[in-house]
Amino acid sequence: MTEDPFAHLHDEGYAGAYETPRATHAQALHVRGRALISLDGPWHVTPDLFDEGLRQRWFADDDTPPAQWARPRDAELWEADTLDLPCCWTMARREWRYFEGAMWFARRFDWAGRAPRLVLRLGAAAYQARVFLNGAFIGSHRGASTPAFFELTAHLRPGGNELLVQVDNRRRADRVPMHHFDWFNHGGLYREAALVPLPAVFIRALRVELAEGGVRVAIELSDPVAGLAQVAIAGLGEADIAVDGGTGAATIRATPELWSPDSPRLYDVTARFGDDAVTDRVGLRRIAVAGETILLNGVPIFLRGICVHEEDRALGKVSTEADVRRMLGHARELGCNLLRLTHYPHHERVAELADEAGIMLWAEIPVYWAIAFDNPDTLADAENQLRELIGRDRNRASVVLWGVGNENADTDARLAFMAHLARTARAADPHRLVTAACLINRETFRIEDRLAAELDVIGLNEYFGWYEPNFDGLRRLLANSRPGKPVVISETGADAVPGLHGGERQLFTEECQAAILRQQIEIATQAPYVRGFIPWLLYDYRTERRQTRHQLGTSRKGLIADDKATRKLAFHAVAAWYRRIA
Ligand code: GCB
Repeated sequence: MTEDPFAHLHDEGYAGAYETPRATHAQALHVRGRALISLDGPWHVTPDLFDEGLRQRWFADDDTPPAQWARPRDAELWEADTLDLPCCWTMARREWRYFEGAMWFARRFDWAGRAPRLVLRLGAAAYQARVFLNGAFIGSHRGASTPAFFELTAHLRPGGNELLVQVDNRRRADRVPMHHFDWFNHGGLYREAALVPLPAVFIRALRVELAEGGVRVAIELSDPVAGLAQVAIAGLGEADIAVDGGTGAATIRATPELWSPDSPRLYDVTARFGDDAVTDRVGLRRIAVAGETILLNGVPIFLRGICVHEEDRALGKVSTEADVRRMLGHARELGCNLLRLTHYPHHERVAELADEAGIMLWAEIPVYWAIAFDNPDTLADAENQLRELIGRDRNRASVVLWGVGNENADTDARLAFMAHLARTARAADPHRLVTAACLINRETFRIEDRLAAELDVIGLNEYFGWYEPNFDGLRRLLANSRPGKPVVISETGADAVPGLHGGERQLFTEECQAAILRQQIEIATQAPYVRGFIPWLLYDYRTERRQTRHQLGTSRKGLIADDKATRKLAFHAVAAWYRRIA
């Protein structure tokens, strides 16, 4: 029987073979201190709105030059134009701005077999990635903002290798976030891509934490072997770790100087096992809750925060070191001690630099609005994103809060889903607090959410003054509520077009935004249980839901315009108050 060249036209089950193996938190590995081989720079890119690449198996085509093809093809993956990674295709070409579909990224690399194992790390692929090496499907990954790891070893060829990554940013009801959200749906490989050469047995995870009488260091290896690992913390001491079944831990007896915003002390850590070595730079501190108070190193603190999206007018979601440093500088200028990194994991560089700068972080996953709470696949995706985030950042002292969701209606399905996430975060990492940005209970008009029982800190998003113009509601809400736990105002604000001036009740003017935030400060922070204030947000950002003449696809709730330079009146209003209470 001859092969039917048209069979693929009638096959709607074409994607099924490219879901598993799925790369998850279990494949994640510690990369700090490793010599990575960067794959940034030019990759060939081919848009694929109809999934022809999977239907027709483009990845299995050989790389015969087009002039020598015996049969026509529909793509030239290896001859297509290039984009420089990291990159959002939505920013790269005008005609791709609203492209929601699959994009094929192709790039060759040479491999001389210098290491026994080789892993591909994609810093972020929005939303689903499928990786192919030399024509073979390696695996897929879900989640737009956490790193994905694929072991390439078994399919490597000495000499030239052909790496293909299909990235699919289609919005779907069963994803995390689902298809409805208030930011721009970028697509791309928008954080660094690299090859990680590894020995046969390597250190997968390194965990450093404050413990009774010292600092506990735990390591996890790639394989369930036994042996002795060595760890050293500069200035504190060294220890051997007996490893059995691939894991082990030891406590270095010492009294470290504690990390805090006033004194962001970091320690250099090295760990070795066999032929492998990794490093980290860690701060050590305690964060806890007592009654309605948040304690940092035993001292009550008030969170002077600001929310921020990972979004840039020119780069989209690509974040450079200069961009992160500027953001931390603005947070400091505003008088903040905390940034809420909404609404998904930001680049790992943010937490590394916040560790150095002494800015605390609220880090979260995109369990945003009406997730498919009754879908077990959606829960698995959300839990995996949470575990990937925790695995990536759990040595960062700056991260003090894990956020498990934002503005989710208090239904039974949501309660089960998010309680599971809160317990997962707590079990995976007892050194941070668990929170979520909750809504007001409209029936009782209280800060009351069944999920609160699972949280250390209750986040409250409220927009009195803006979506609900009358501030009496806020007074009533606060007087009515007895949450019994610390509450932080996790969002509040108003839109203002930079440079638009007018009266304090003239919507979209800088005066109106500043007046609303001043009122919020005056009223919201009177309640004794309000232990933090995190306005929405630092910079204006792109979001297609906002289309008035004042917005044109941009949320104007930034205290700074989207040029990341122009401070609005509200910036100065918040800064003045933060200075007073610092
Ligand atoms: C919210 C959401 C945030 C929105 C903001 C707004 O409550 O959490 O993502 O963008 O309101 O601008 O209305």
